[in-house]
Amino acid sequence: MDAELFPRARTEIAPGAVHVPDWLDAGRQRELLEACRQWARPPAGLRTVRTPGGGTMTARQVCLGWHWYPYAYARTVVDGDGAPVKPFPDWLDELGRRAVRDALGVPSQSYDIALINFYDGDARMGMHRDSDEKSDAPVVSLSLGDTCVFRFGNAETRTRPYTDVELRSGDLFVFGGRSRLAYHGVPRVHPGTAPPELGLTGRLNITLRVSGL
Ligand SMILES: O=C(O)CCC(=O)C(=O)O
Repeated sequence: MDAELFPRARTEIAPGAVHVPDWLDAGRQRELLEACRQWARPPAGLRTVRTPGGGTMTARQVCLGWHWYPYAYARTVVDGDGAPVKPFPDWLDELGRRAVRDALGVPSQSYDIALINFYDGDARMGMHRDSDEKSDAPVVSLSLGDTCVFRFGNAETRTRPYTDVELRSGDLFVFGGRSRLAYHGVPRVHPGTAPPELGLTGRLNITLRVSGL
């Protein structure tokens, strides 16, 4: 009940991993959603990611700056329509660097990769590490729409110990330093929990990374 009566607090989930609730105001969320809708259009738009083992990821994805595919980066959608990846805008880099300053209190390098993940229906994301980059700059994660359970674990195993964090629309999560290579995933999204005024059915996650490429 306290969480509903009082503003949710900034929380350090693990060393270098910080959750900042309500970081994006309603206007900024609407702007980001509109940008995501544009990025999701073809060419180089939203796609289903296929893993080398023959599986598919249930969250669909579009990339900016560098195209991520399991488990590397390219400048074109090598596992899709072959189009050049959409550019990474300067304003998104500024947002990413401001996120790191606000969450960790340190300056950051320039961001050049965005992964936009769209969760609808029963979509989720298994435990994984962001380890295809050549940079150890913090990862920035922004949430829009439905609330999810974000599982943040450790750098050694996909299993416990981990902490389940509720990420709501507008929340920021940053992980760097000793937590940069921690396993994390999204075991559950709660359908119908997006703020009605946002106008999104489902959940969008915008993950910003520094490629070092
Ligand atoms: O959707 C999320 O909050 C997590 C996304 C993620 O882990 C990733 O894109 O690597």
